[in-house]
Amino acid sequence: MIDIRDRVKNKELHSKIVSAEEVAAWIKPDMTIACSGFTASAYPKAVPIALAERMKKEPFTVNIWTGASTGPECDNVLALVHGIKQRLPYQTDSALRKDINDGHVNYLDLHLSESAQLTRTGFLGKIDVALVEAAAITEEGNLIPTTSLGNAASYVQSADIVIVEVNTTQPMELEGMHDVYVPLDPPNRLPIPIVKADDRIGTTYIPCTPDKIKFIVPCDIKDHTRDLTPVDENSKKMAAFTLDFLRAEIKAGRMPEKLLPLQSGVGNVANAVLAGFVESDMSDLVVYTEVIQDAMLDLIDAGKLGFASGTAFSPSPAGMERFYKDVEKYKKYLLLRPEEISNSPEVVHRLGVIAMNTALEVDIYGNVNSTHVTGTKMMNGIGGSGDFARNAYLTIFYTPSTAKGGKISSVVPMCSHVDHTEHDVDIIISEQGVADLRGLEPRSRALEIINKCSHPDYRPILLDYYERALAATKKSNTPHLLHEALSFHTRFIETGDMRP
Ligand code: 0RQ
Repeated sequence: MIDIRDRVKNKELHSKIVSAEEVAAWIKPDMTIACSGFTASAYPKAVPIALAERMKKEPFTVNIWTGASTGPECDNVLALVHGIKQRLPYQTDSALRKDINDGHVNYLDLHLSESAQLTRTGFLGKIDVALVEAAAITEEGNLIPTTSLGNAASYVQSADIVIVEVNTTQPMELEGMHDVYVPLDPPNRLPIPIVKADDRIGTTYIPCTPDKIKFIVPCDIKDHTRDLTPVDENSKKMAAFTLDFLRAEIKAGRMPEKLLPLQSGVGNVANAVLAGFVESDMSDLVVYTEVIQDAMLDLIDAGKLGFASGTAFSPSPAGMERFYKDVEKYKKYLLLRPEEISNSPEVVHRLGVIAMNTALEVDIYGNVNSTHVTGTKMMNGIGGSGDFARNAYLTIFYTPSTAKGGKISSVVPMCSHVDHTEHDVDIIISEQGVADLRGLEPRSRALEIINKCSHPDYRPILLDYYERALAATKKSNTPHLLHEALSFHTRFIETGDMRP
C-alpha cells in the first residue's frame, strides 16, 4: 500500500488507513454512495474499481450520486458489472448510458445547481456514505479538495460516514484553489455574497471532523481526463459567428468592451469558441462557468484572461501536465467552487453571464432538446445548461444544422423532448448562421430559425411545414400541425433518414 501518512496530518486518523478492497467488502447492497467528482476530475477511483471487482463475483447494486459525470474508474467500471441502481445528477459514460436506456439504471437527470439541495433535503432518501477524493486531510479532519468540488462539500455535510481517498497524484499545491461555501437551507438561506467572479466567500477546505471519517484509502490513479479532439470546420464557423455577434453587441452598446462573464459547455463547439477568444482582440475576459478546460490556460498564457471561476478543472492530459508544471502561476487566475455556487441562478443572474451551450436539436420556435435522442434515448443529461440558460444575461445555443451525415436535421418542427423552453433562448447559432430571437414573436422566430440556421437540404420542407401550419391554424400564435409535428422523427425511426 502507498504511504499516505504525510498527507493525513491528524496522526490519530492513521489507524483508519485501509485498502480499497477492505472498503469494498464493507459496502452493503442498496447503499447510497455520494461521491466527489465532476467530469473526469476528483472522482473516487480505487474504491469503485475494488467494488466492481467484488460485484463481478457477487452481483449487487448501489446508488451512485456525484457532482456530474465521472471518469471511467467510477461510472464505467460499475456500469460494466451492472452495479448501479440509481444514478444522479449527470453522466457521459457509454456503458452507463446503455444501462440507463436498457432500463437497468434509474437515472435522475437534475439541474446541477439544485442537486445538492435536493439531496440535503432528504427528498431523494438518505446518503449512507460520502466517498470523497482529497489531496490531504488536515489536523482538524478537514479535507483538501483536488481538481473539482462538485457536490463533495454538501455530501460530506449530509453524511454520517465519510470515506476519503487520498490521491497522491494530486499535487499539494492545489491547496488554496478552492472556495467552499454551502448555503443554509430555507428558511435560513442568506444571499450568496458573490458580486465578482473572483470573490471568495468560503473556506479553502471541505469542512469535516475526524469522528466522521471511517476509512481512508490511498490512491495513486490519475484523473482520466480526455484528449482534445481537433476543432472541426463547423465548430470553427460557429465560433467565428459568435465573435462577430459579440463584437456587434459591444458596438450596439448592449455589452461592455470586456464582455460579461462567459460560461461555456464542454465539447467541440465550446473549445472552438474559447479558442476563438484566444486569437481575438478581446482581453481581460472573465469566466464564470462549470468546467475549466485547456482553452483557459491558453487565455492565461495569451494574457487575455482576467479570472475564471468554475467547479471542475478538467483539461486534457497534456493540459493537466502543463498546469501541474506551473500550478502557482495558473492558480492566481482560477478558483473552484461547489456546483451549487458555480451554477447558482442567483449569481449567474447577478453577474449577467453569457451562457453558451450545445443542443441536440432545436425547434422552429426556439425550444431546445439537450438530452433525448428522438425524444426517448438519454444522451448525457441537462447538466448545468438549464442553470445558465434560464438565468443568463444572454443565452446562446449551438448546434450543427445536421447530424449523422445529414440524415438528421437539428432544426425540427417540434422538439421531441424539451429541456430549455423558447422563453429562455435568445440566440441560436449553427454553421449556417445566427438566429437572433430577441424581441421576436413565435411566427417571426420560426422564419428566423429556419432561414438562418437550418441546412439547405431541410429548409424547403421546414418552410413548407411552417406555411401549411400557418394556413391551417389561421395564423395562430404558435402554428403547428399536431399530427405532423414529430414527422421528422418518426420518418427517421422508420427509414433512418429525416429527409422524405
Ligand atoms: O454522436 O458521437 O456518435 O457522432 O450527438 O454531438 O455534435 O459532437 O456535440 O459533443 O457538444 O454534444 C448536446 C450531447 C452535444 C452535449 C450534446 C449526436 C452526434 C454525436 C454529440 P456521435 P456533437 P457535443 C456543460 C453544460 C447537455 C449538457 C450541457 C450535452 C453526439 O453538449 O450533453 O449542455 N449537452 N451541459 O452525432 C441524434 C440529434 C443529434 C445527435 C447530435 N439531433 N439526434 N443524435 N447528435 N445531434 C457540461 C456539464 O453540465 C457538466
